[in-house]
Amino acid sequence: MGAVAAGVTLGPQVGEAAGAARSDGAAALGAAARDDDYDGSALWLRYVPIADPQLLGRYRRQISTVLVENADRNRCHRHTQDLRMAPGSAERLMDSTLQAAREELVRGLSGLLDRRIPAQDGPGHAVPDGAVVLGTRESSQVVRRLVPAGELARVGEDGFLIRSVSQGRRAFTVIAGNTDVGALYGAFAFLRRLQTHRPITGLSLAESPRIANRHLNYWDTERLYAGNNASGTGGLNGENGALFNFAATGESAARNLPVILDRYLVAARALASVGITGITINNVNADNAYLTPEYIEQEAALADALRPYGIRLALSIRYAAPTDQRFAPDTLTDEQMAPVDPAFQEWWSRKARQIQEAIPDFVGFTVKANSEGQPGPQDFGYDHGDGANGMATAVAPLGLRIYWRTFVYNADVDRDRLKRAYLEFGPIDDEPQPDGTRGRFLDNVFLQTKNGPLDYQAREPIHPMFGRMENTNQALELQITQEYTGQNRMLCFLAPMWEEVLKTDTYATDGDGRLLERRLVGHIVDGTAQHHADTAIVGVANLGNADNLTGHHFSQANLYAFGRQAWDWTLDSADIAEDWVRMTWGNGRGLVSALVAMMMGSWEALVSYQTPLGVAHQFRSSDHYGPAPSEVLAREDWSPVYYNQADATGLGFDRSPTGSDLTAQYFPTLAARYGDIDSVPEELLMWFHHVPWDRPMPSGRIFWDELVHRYYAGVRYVGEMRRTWDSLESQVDARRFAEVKAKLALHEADAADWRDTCVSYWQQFSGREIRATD
Ligand code: BDP
Repeated sequence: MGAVAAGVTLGPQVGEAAGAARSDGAAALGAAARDDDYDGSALWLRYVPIADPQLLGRYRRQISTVLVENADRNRCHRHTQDLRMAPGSAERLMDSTLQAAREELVRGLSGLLDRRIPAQDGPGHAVPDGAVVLGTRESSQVVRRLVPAGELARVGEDGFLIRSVSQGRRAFTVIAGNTDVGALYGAFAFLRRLQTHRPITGLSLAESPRIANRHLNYWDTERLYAGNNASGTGGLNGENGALFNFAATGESAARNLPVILDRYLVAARALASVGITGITINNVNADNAYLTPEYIEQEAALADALRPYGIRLALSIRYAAPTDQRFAPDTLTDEQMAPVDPAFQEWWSRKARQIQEAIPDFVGFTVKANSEGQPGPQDFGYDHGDGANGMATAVAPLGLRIYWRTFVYNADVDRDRLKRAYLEFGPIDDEPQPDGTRGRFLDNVFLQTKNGPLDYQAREPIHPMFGRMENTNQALELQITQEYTGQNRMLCFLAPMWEEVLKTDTYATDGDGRLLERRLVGHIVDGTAQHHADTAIVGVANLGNADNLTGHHFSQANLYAFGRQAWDWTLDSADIAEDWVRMTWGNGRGLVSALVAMMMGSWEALVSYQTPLGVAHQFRSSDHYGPAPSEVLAREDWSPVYYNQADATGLGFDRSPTGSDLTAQYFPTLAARYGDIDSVPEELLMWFHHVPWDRPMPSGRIFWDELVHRYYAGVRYVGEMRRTWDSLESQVDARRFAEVKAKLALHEADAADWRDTCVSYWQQFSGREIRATD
C-alpha cells in the first residue's frame, strides 16, 4: 500500500465482509439482549445472549462445560495483604491468570448461551463432550496429552492455540498457551468467535503477537475526554475524571486506591481481551507524587489487581524529580543532576528498587524530557543520549526499561518544528561506539516516537525517524484519546489512520543503499525490518471514569482497535470495526454493515472538514478542539498561521528542497515523492508544499475549489452518519441510542463550524468565490 489511501471516499462504503461461514441473525436484537438502560459500561465484553435461535442452539450443543485444571497453582504475587473491592462491587479480584481465564469463559459462555455453563477442574475419566479445556502443558494434563510441546512452542510467550478435538463420540475444544497469559488471550479469542457468530468447530488456530510490548500510556490529568461530568473533562463527587482514583476527595475519598473499583477490572479484562501488556498510569508531564511511598503503595494495589490479566505497571517520571523536596532527606542538588553523575544514577536506582519491592513486575519509566518545559539532561549540559542512558544504566540491573519520548522541538535546532526531533536523535543513533558498533542508546532504552513529526494530527506523513534509527529500539506512540480528532464529541474511528501509518512504505535502505525487503512502518516497529529483538507499541489511552469508560460510545472502538492492531498490525481496520460492532452493538446484518460503513468513513470525513489536503494544526490553542486558523501565539510553532502560511499566492508549508527541506530526512524514494508537488500524495499536499490557489487538481477542480469541496463533503458525511444512526433506532437499546444521537447532533454543528471558519478565513487570502459542490 502506498503512503496514503487513494482519494477521499465520503459516500457510504459498505464493508459487507461477513463471510459465508458467519451466521447473521436476521433479528436485530433478541428480547433478552435489549436493556434500554444499558450504559455501555461493559465495553465489548457484554456477552448478551445469542439472538439467532438456530445459532444459539448450535452453540449450546457444542459447549457444555469449562475445564481448567490447577487454576490456582500459579497464584499471582500480591503485595497488598487486604486487597479488596469497594463495597457493593460486581467484579471480583482474581488470584491467578488461569482463574481469570476460567471465570471469563464461564461468564462469557453463560451470558452468550443464556444458560449456566459450569466449570470443573479435572477431566475425570475422559474430557466431557462439549468441554472447553484451557491451560498450559504445565497446568493441564489434557493439554499435555493433546498438544505437542513443539507445536505450542512455536506461538511464543503470549501466543495460543485453539483446537477442536474429536475422540469417539465426544468433541471438545482445547485452548492452550505456553504461559497462563497466553491461555487467557486464547480464552478471549474463543469468546470473540461466539460474540461475532463465527463457527467454533473444526478449529485449528494459532496466533501470536507481532510486537512484544503492547502498552498504554494513561494521562491521568490531561486530555481526558471521558470524565464523568456533563461539562466534559472533569469528574464528579471528588473524583478528577481519571480512570484510577489516587486522591479523590469528599464523597469519593473512600474509593481511593488501594480500594479496587469495578471499572478497573472491567478495563483490565477489556485490555487483556486485546492483548495489552502494560500501562504507564500517569501523565507524561509527570507529577512527582507518583514516586512517593504513599502513592507507591496505591500503585502496588492497582498492580495486584491487574496482574492476573497480564497487565504490568509503569510510571511517567520527571527528569528532575530527585531535586523535589518532598523526597527529603533523599534529594539531590542541581549540581548532581548530570545524567552521568553517580549520585543521579543511584537516586534513580534507589527509587526503582523501592517501586520494584512493591511491584516486582514493574516495567520501568516513561520520560518526557526537554520537551514543552519539562526538565531534561540539556538543562545540565548533556544530550538525550546521555539522559536516556543515565537512567537506563541506573535501572538495567533491575531489568527495567526506559521509554524515552522523542516528542521534542527545541526552536534553536531548526526553524521547521518538524525537523527538530530527527536532528537531535539521529546523530546519536549513528554515532560510532568504542566497541566498533554504532548507536549510543543502551539496549534497555526505547525511543518512543509519535506516528508523525508534528503532534497527533488527524493525518500526518510518517515520522522520518521510522527506519532511520536502525541502531536503537523504537516504540511507536499513537494517540487513542481523541485530542485532535473530535475529543468526546465527534465520532471518529481511528483504526484506518493507524492502518495507513503502519502500512506506509518507508522505502528504507540498508547500508549499501539497497531497499530493505520488509520496510513498512509496521515492519520497523515489529523489528523484522532491521532485526530488533525488543519491540514496542504504545497508545495514549482514552479511558476515564465515565459510565461507558471512554466518553463517547464509539470511542470504545478506538481502544479496541488499538489493541488488535498492536497485536497484529497487518489486520484490516474494517474487519476490526466489524468485530467491535458485533461485540458491542449486535450481529444484525443491516446493523453491522451500516455501522461498519459509517465508522470506516468517519476519519476521512473529519480530516476533510478540519484539515483537508494536508493543512495541519488549525486548532484553537485553548482546547485543541475547535478551529482557529488566524491564531497567532507567542510561540511561532504553536500558531495555526505558522502551519498554514496563508497568503495571496496560496496555502501550505513548503517543506520541499525549496523550503525547509524536511523531505531530505526521509529515505530517497519518499524524499523525492514528497519533495515534488507533482508527485506528493494529494492528502499530504500542504504538509510539503505551498500550493497556488489556482493549481489544477486531479479532480479537475482548481486547488481552491477542491479545498472548499473537501470541507463541504466532510460535513455532509456527518449528516449522513446522523441519518444512518436514526435509521437504526429500532435495533439499538434506548439509552445508548439517545446518547450517540445527541453527540452526532453536536458533531455536525461543530463540523460545520470548522468548515465555515476555515473556508471564510482562507477566502480572505484567495479572494475567490465559495462554490460548494456535491
Ligand atoms: C500534546 C498535548 C499535550 C502533551 C503533549 C505530549 O497537547 O497535552 O503533553 O502532546 O505528547 O499533543 O507530550
